[in-house]
Amino acid sequence: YLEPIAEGATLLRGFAVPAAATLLAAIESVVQAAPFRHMATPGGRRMSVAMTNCGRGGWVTDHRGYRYTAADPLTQRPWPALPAVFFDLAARAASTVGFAGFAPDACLINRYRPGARLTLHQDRDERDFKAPIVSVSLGLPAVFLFGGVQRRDRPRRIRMESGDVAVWGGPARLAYHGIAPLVDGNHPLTGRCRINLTLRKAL
Ligand code: MD3
Ligand code: FE
Repeated sequence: YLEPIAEGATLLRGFAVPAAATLLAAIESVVQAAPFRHMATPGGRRMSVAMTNCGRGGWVTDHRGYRYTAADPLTQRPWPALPAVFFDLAARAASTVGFAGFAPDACLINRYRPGARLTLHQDRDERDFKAPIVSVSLGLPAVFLFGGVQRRDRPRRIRMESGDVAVWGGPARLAYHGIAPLVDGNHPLTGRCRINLTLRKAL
C-alpha cells in the first residue's frame, strides 16, 4: 500500500481507515472548543478552506502574516490539546517510512466544502525543516497538486481518498503543493466535505 511520490514523500494508502471514526470523534471535540473559521490572508482575501488547530501551536493567518500561536485568536484560549490518536497515527506513519521519533506539536485541521481549494504554496512557517509533515485525508476525495521545489515546476495531480496518509520529508519538505477545487459529493463519514489533518513539528 506504500506509494512513493518523490524522494522523501510517500503515500500510505488507507493507513488511517481503521482509525477514521475515532479521528472524526476527536475532531468533533476539538471543533467544539475551537470552531472552524475562514482566516484572512495577509493580502486580505478570505480563505475558501475553513481551519482550526490543536496542539501546543496553531497555524494562523491574518493581515499581519502567517505564524504559529499558542492561543486561538478567536477565543484567546490555548488551542485544544493534540489528541493522542492524532499523535500516535502520525508517529506510526512517519516511522513506517523511516522518520523515527516524529513528535508533532501542531495540527492544522482544514475543512473543504465543494469549491474550496488551496493554491500552490510551500510550508515554511515551521522552525525546523528537518522534521517531516504528516497529512491525513478524511471524507470526500481531493486532487492533490504536488510540484517541485520551484514554483514553476509543473505539479503532478494525485487523488487522495478518505484514510490516505502522506508523509513529506527530506528533499520533499519544501516542495510546492496545493489542493484543486473540491468536487461536490457525499461521503458516509463526513457528508459534503473533506477534512485534512496536517501534523507538524512547528515549534
Ligand atoms: C507537501 N494542506 O495546510 S496536506 C496545508 O489537504 C496544506 O489541506 C493540504 O497544504 C490539505 O499547508 C495538503 C499535504 C501536505 C502538507 C505539507 C506538505 C503536503 C506537503 C509539505 C511539503 C510537501
Ligand atoms: Fe501546505
